[in-house]
Amino acid sequence: MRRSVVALAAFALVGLLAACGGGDGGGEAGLEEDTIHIANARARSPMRDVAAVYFTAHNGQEVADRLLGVSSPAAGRAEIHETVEEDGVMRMRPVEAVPIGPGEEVRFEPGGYHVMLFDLTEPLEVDSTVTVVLEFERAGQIPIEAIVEPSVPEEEEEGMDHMGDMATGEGMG
Ligand SMILES: [Cu+2]
Repeated sequence: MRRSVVALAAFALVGLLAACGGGDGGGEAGLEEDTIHIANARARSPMRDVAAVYFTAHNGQEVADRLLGVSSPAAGRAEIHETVEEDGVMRMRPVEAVPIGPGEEVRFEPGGYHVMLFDLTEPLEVDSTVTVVLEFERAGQIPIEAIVEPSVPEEEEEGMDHMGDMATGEGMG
């Protein structure tokens, strides 16, 4: 998979435009204080069998927790990734766990932590949802429904170093 990881580095950077709307994954459960709350879950799949999933996790527990694993019925394999900058080059790498302190919020977003789905059983359709199961050390398994967003054109690829400057109107001249 090393090849894919390199190829995917580009799209992990694009699209800082956070989706409005969406809301949380929607579910029957009301807001229980004593767990992890997931909001704004969304996915992008610029390649037919790979997707990145982003969300915000809020720890409503009075103790620290850790995201230890991820899985999805829609994917053969899922990993927790982070994006790091090395010598001006952005790359992603798997991480074993993501800590989240009591009352803290951790954003999984382009350029940072994200969940990666590999070997999708079928291509994701925009506006549909994909199920991802987050496994926390204390809160246990939390299934989320990520809304599939259009993926951003990969023309950004050339300018790998312009993090944070993803305005759509650039590129004149
Ligand atoms: Cu990744």
